[in-house]
Amino acid sequence: MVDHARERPAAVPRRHCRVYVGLGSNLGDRAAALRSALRALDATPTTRVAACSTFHETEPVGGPPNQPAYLNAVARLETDLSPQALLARMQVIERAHGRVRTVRHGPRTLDLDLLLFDDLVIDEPGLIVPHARMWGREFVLAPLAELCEIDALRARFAGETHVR
Ligand code: A4P
Ligand code: MG
Repeated sequence: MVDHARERPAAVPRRHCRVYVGLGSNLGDRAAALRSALRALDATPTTRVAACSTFHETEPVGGPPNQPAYLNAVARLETDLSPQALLARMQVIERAHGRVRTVRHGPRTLDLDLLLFDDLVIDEPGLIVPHARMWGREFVLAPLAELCEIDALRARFAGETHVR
């Protein structure tokens, strides 16, 4: 008889965590930046983009006056990375898309925010999850609601959908 339990590694890593990431752009070809960021997230080791909302055109909230409008979206990821490792990867992706940090809330080619990471609550220097400002922001909540609604419906009808 094979003892499967003995074949397992000693430390079982966190697997397939459900993560929501906010994407925003208000400089350059905004849709191309969001699509390219989704590809880069999907190419991240042990990570896949499971779903993405539609792209929402939104008025800038805060920041300097007369900024261009944003394109915002929220993606659902599955990952085996830690929250810290995923955020580090997100910041590499931002920089690869020409993100330069000058003015807070200033115009940007790409902003990636870690909104939710499973049911974790994190408050440490450089990482707050759930994202500190997400609950009051329509440009986050509207695309997030799209995904959650679809997730809830899919779970409700799991196994009951007949494909004809
Ligand atoms: N940080 C801490 N927690 C997180 C987290 N959960 N996800 C730290 C991402 N970053 C997190 O972020 C500043 C620092 O937050 C980082 O060093 C990171 O370690 P940043 O991206 O460098 O700077 P930022 O984006 O200019 O500032 P901030 O405060 O993150 O701004 P937000 O909250 O991202 O808001 N209006 C519209 N319509 N659409 C937008 O997308 N975005 C913003 C920026 C403002 N107005 C907007 C939009
Ligand atoms: Mg940000």
